Amino acid sequence: MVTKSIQAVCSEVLDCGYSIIEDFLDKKTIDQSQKALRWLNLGPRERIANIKDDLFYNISYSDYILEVAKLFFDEEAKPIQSLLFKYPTQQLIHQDTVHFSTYPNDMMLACWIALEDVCLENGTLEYIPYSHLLPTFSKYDFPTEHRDRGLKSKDLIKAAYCKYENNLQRTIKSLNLRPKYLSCKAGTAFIWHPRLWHGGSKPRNETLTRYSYVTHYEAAETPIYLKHFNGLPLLPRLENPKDLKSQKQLYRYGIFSFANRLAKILTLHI
Ligand SMILES: O=C(O)CCC(=O)C(=O)O
Repeated sequence: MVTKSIQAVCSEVLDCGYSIIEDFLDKKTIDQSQKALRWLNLGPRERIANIKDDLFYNISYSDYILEVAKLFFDEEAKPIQSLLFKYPTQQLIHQDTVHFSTYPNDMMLACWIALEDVCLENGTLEYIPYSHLLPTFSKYDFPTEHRDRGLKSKDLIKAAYCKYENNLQRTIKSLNLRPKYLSCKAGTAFIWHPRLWHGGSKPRNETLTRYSYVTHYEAAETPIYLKHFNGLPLLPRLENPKDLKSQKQLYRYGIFSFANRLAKILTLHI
């Protein structure tokens, strides 16, 4: 049973960049998810996006996490994407703002859940406490070489992303930043700030599984979304994320709702 209050989780995310919630999942849910994963034909670094299964929907739509996200955004939150992994991701350190850049800032949140015990052997989450306080590396805040230059081909987008990852690695070395590694029990949840530097550590034993499930949440009312590494250089791309389960778009793009959101954004920044 979760003992940490929603307010405490939200404060930790704001203060340290993350919050660890032990015993977030009950044993039955852990057992069922492990059973489901055992049968899935997923290799290392492969994932299933937006799995259509009530077991996983129930995790993504947990009232507790939705309440944390609501408090963090100060408005309704919706899950808009989920990723299920059987093996460690080995994803290099990044900030989620590079994938989900929102304007106003920080209108997304992520929740990762260990579906089996996780340690350095099978690859942990790695993260740098307080790194969300550093200037963001997201497209519109970071120097021009990371800016979207109308990249067209997938190879160019991949190269730009690679450069971004390398720059973070260089910065970690130069500033002597110290990542932490989250060894934890199955059922532990880790919620992080959109600007927290994080990734998946290289497992000591590459043959081991590491079952995990991530859900990304976005504020359901305000944001205008900006996307990285594609689109036109000057024009932010408007995105309309969809509710994970219903696949209904979060916003209406009628002229009135657009003007309404724009006005809200402008008043936030005056
Ligand atoms: O699960 C992991 O190892 C990393 C997850 C991650 O970096 C992400 O979902 O953004």
